[in-house]
Amino acid sequence: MSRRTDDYSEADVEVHGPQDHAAGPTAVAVAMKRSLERMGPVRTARTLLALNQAEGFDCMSCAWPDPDPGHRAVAEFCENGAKAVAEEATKDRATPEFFARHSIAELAARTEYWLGQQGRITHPMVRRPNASHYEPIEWDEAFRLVAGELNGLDSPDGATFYTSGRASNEAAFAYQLFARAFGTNNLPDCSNMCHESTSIALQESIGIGKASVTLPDLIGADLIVIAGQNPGTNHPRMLTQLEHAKRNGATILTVNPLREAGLTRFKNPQTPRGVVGPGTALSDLHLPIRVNGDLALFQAIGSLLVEWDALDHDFIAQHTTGFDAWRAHVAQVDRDVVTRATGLSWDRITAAAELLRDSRRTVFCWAMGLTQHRNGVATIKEVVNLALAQGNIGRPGAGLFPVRGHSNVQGDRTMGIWERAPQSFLDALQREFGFDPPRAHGFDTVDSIRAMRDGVVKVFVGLGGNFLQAAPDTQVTAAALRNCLLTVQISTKLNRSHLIGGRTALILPTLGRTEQDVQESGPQFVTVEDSTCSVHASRGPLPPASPHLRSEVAIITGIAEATLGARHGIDWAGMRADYRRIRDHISRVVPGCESYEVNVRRPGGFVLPHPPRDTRTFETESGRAEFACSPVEIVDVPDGHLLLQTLRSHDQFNTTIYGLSDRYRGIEGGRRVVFAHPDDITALGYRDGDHVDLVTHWGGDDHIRCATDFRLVAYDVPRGTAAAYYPETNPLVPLDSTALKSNQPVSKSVVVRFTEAGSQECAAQGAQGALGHDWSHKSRPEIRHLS
Ligand SMILES: Nc1nc2c(c(=O)[nH]1)N[C@H]1C(S)=C(S)[C@@H](COP(=O)(O)OP(=O)(O)OC[C@H]3O[C@@H](n4cnc5c(=O)[nH]c(N)nc54)[C@H](O)[C@@H]3O)O[C@H]1N2
Ligand SMILES: Nc1nc2c(c(=O)[nH]1)N[C@H]1C(S)=C(S)[C@@H](COP(=O)(O)OP(=O)(O)OC[C@H]3O[C@@H](n4cnc5c(=O)[nH]c(N)nc54)[C@H](O)[C@@H]3O)O[C@H]1N2
Ligand SMILES: [Mo]
Repeated sequence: MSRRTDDYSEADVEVHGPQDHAAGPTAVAVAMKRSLERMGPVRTARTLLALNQAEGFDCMSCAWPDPDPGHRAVAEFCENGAKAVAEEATKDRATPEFFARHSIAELAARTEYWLGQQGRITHPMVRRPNASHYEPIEWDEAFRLVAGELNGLDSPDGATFYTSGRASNEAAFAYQLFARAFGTNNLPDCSNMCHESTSIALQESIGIGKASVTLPDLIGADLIVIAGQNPGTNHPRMLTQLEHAKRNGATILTVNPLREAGLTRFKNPQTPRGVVGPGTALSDLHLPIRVNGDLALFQAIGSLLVEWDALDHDFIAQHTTGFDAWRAHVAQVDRDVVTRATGLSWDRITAAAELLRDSRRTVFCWAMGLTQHRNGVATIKEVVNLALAQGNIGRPGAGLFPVRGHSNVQGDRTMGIWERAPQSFLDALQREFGFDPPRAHGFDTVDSIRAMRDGVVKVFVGLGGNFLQAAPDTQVTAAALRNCLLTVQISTKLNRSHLIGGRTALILPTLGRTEQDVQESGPQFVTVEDSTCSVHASRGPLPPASPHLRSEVAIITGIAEATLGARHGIDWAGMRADYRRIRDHISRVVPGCESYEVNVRRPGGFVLPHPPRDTRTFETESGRAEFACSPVEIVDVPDGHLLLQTLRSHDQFNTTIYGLSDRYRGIEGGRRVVFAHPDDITALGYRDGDHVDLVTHWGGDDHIRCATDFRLVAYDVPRGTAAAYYPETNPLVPLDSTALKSNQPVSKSVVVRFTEAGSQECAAQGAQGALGHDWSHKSRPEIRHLS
């Protein structure tokens, strides 16, 4: 169902029950329908045939790796990749006339879905202090305006520079260079909310925060463990590789509170078997784990592997440290605690452990179901423990595979988008550019919000993304952004972050991946890195959505020139004219990128070095891979409450809502639903179909957060848990509820209770959900300070 207005009511939500398979002919039909609706036939053909091809452009829907150039299909994309392309390459336009017609208050009353449907932004726009509307602004004036505010700050640390993971390597490199030349390490990014727990855990335990596998490893594995990931929706091209692995004899163990369709069965639309046949069964053993039970599960499995001596003693002796302590630690595993934490029987856990015991080559895949928890770092270290115990690192068919989200989130980090970049990186910048970069760590996402809230940061710049909706604690984040003197959004499409801004707000519209990028020296390409450290070029096939758009590199270098003038003597204009100059700098600053220009021009690009994968070398403090011992803690869920996880529907890309069809889970026509176990619904005094407000307590009982009016859906989730969509539920995630060590928002375990929809307590809080109608400037809700 794809409606083009927001005149839907959540009363229209239809509940059909979950599907038992992913993809199939419907996926192709939906992909084509959406593409034709948004792009028309010519643009559809031009984009989809170039998508993920060696001479084409990189899909912006996820960071899933491409097969080698000779092994790609004509249609090397998935349903959701096609939707992502259609969303960007749409023929609709949000022009200056559009902004003149609609006041900001009026736009703020629309849904996120409707905002996204208005098409590509065509001109730079400004909302001046106290103005009711955005108005057009010339590029040079916009750059001067940004420069004026930045140079007027007491300290460079009064600005923060956010990045969403779609930015190319070239844009990311220029952006971090500008921030550091300006004088700050305040470089928060979406990764702070995504795989930060992974990066920290892997850095500490194996010395590098990235996956240790390539695609051939996945296809060659005996056992693939998929924990806390929903590939059928979020990495659909993974299913083709899982099918391939199954044909090679792999077993698949899935760990997820939900029996997601894409974990169960795949009907590959590119094969007859997938179109008319039964498809391929994927999961051999599914563990419907209780939310946040994974640390206990992996520890229990570890204890059994030790008990059975299913260990790689040579690897442990040669390459690891801390094994004896870990062995002693897991010997203490309390089976009652494990059953309570996981909701799984000991027999089930034993069956899972047997799969690991019997596998010589295991790949561990995970995503947000493991990272977005208070103990996310510890949980991922427990996954690493299992890999180390059996020597499943640096060997074909085995390894650690955190599957990244945004298509270039990993590349952005490689390029230095990191508030805590290592001193060696800063040294290299200093050698290359001759200025002394700031050395103190900057603010990550959560700390940037705190700093804006508290008036420490006064200028926010967003290189892509939708900060307001992606960040936790929507109300607090809104207040933080409003507290700024200036908010700048470098964007392709309208979103809510444009409607809640600082005293002055700027929208700087940019080219997307699908578009040709021509600069002074001629047509340019950009480069990106996928989840398996493979770096390659991307060239957009379409003419720009508007002649007034500028590339991300052009916008960043424009701001830099206006702000820094001749300071530090960095040749911004040269970099903008010819991206080879940026890549030339990258080749001398970024480790592993020597001969960058030559390597990225090869079809398929090149793979960055990864010491554990390549040579079983571990650049940790001890010089060895490190076992870690972590205590199991169970989130305290008082009577009458449930543990809520916030997740993606099949019809969205993060905060961009493509449509209202979560087909695999059988939800059509709306998004404000909450999935709960039928017995919990009854026990709490409700019935399937009732409408409730979600309430959470944090930091004292008188202090509540609400997300209002959700339809209860009886669903097969573990007792005591619930699930609802992000970003509608972000107002419930407290800013201060973050993961230990990674400071990542805990958006997959929120303790909530239900109260009848329209409840007094929520109305009294004025705490409408982010999609509600409370977000206009007219009715600014007062935000109270939380800490
Ligand atoms: N089409 C599409 N593709 C995308 C995105 C998108 O929004 N749409 N987003 C991109 C981004 S940025 C990212 S990070 C990835 C996200 O990809 P995923 O991590 O797959 O995304 P989520 O929907 O957050 O789902 C996480 C899964 O974890 C499960 N889960 C929740 N809590 C737990 C738990 O405690 N334990 C276990 N074992 N499982 C749990 C949920 O049931 C769900 O199946 O996808 C990327 N790709
Ligand atoms: N409750 C809860 N919160 C979450 C999560 C969750 O699971 N639950 N997941 C978290 C995760 S994993 C992530 S990664 C973040 C995502 O956080 P973000 O990356 O900030 O959010 P997106 O929705 O991906 O950003 C969409 C916007 O990016 C802009 N855009 C699109 N393409 C381009 C481009 O090519 N260039 C530029 N400059 N702009 C572009 C468009 O204007 C669009 O509106 O959200 C996090 N928040
Ligand atoms: Mo993400």
